[in-house]
Amino acid sequence: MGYTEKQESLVSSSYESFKQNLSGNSVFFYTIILEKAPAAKDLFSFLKGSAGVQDSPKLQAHAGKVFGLVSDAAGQLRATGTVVLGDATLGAIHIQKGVVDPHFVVVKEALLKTIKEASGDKWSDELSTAWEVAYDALATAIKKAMT
Ligand code: HEM
Ligand code: ISQ
Repeated sequence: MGYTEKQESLVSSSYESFKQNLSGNSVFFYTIILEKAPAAKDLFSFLKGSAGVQDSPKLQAHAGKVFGLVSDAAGQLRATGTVVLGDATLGAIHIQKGVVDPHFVVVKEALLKTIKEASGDKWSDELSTAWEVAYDALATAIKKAMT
């Protein structure tokens, strides 16, 4: 079975919950990434050299973009069964920053934990799987653009 309307709506409603506390959720997201991959800190221009994760408009904007793109990927999967990168430069940016395949697993785990935190008692396995499938499809498209 393809990506369902139910899955798309689970993603879009929890994305709304995520945005309601963009600051807190963004800090949570980065904190988990840096716990799992401390060296990744220096990849981010806005975290490099700082002690720990400092909340800032830039940090929120970047984290918000990642969740927004995954939510958009869920819409694409539902509508067309596939994900096309809207931004053709995403592959090159990630290569240039030194991002490697295992990083995508780290970011996925952090994203799923953040969504669990953000959705509170609305969280379910089904909701988590809906995010995971959309993330995997988007990550595959980015990795393809990186080759
Ligand atoms: C840059 C999205 C995976 C590290 C970017 C940008 C976008 C983006 C839209 C452009 C700049 C921005 O606005 O942030 C995504 C999405 C991903 C993904 C949707 C997964 C589906 C990763 C992974 C890493 C990573 C796995 C490695 C930890 C970075 C870095 C930048 C960047 C270091 C440059 C940020 C800067 O310093 O300006 N990403 N990314 N990304 N991404 Fe990703
Ligand atoms: C990956 N790419 C761009 C921005 C990001 C912000 C937080 C965590 C991972 C990211």
